[in-house]
Amino acid sequence: MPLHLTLRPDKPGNVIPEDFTGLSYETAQLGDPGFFSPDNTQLAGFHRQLGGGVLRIGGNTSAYSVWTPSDEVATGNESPAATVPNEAVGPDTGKAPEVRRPVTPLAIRNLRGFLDLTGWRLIYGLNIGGESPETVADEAEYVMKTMGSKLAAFQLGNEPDLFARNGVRKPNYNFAQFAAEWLRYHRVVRQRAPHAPFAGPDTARDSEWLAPFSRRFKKDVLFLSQHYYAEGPPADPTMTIERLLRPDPRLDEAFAGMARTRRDSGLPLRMTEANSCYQGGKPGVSDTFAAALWGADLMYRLAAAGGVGINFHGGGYGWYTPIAGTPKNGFLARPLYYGMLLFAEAGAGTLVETDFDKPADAPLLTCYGLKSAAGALKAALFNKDAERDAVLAIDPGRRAASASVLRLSAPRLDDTADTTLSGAPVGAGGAWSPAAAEKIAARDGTLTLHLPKASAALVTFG
Ligand code: BDP
Repeated sequence: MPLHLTLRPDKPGNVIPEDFTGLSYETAQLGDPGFFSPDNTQLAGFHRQLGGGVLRIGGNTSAYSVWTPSDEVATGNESPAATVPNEAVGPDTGKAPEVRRPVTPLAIRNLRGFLDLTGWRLIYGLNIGGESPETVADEAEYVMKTMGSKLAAFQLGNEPDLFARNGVRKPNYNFAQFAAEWLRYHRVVRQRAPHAPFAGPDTARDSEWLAPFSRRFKKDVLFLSQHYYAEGPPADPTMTIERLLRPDPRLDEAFAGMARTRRDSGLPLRMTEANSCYQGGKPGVSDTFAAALWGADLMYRLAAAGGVGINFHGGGYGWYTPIAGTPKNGFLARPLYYGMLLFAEAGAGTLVETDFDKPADAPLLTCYGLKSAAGALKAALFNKDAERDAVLAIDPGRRAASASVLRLSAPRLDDTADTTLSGAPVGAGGAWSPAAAEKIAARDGTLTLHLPKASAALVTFG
């Protein structure tokens, strides 16, 4: 028996902005100015393939990165501020790193060149964890001057709600202390760069910090930011693919907090750092096809809940990184990247309501309707169930003679190497040549779609 899905293009919901998608990298990555540089055309290609987006620089290592006003930095491991070209950086596993990395003006200029190649903008984390307000202001002034309108926002500190726990501040560090520091750093930066845009608080989880931060600083920030990791720690055996794909009550709580804060402050929220499992990810979970289904579904869930963007954290060969590699070795797309690519293919637009008669015992089946900016009607459909295929009878809610279907698939949920979108892999530099889209014809106004277990489909109605 097919399940009935009706799109309601007459009932528009939240908007998915052009720059919804994003990636997040450790600040330590800037210690190698050749990484985010216009010479790294390979990596830039992977970014461009995802459409417009935002690159966020931050993470744990932002508290251990040193603004170094000269481009001349000693090379070598012993130096406290060493540049190691081509080293794979991060993701950080949450411990204080052994070396502090320099951030030089060259790294910032190169980053600008990289962003120009990609068309992406930047969220730049400033180090309030370990630097004085004056040093932070020096850095901010240079970043601002170099980035111009490429800078979407500065953030002050990474996960300040964990500062006490991870030794960046004393154990009694609390929101009031953070707010006082935020104010001080913000003031000093604004003195030097009066138009500097800000976001925050970049907290780790739906803590008690988001609402008071938004009340206190709503005039000073363009948007709010918070992180989300679906699972962790990786050593815990209950952190599995199955759990990743199940609805996460913590996410619902985070969304409820986000909605409340938006109502109170008028400010939208971006998930500036997210991924499947903290402490660097979990092999057999974070690097599998399951992460592709999870990631794309999360993007839509977040948009449906009113979020304005997400930055998947990664770097180097981390288990959860969407793009793995180094300039020297080359880069490759991990399964999660394919989920982001599906989202990119659907594009920006306005979500539309859906009526879906899915059975109560099928929580792993999710559907999102979307009207693109150009007016095309689409549906993103996810069957995260490992066992059960689904058949959907779709009423697009307006006349459509046919539809084209792009499928996200892999041999198995735990597959790490053979994910495809529309039958095609992503190759060097993000190159992707999709096979001719599958077509389905309408009968009596309804389109019937088979959605095999452990797969997703993007349907465009014609
Ligand atoms: C977050 C940090 C990031 C880490 C990540 C992790 O901001 O730097 O890489 O956790 O633990 O808390 O994977």
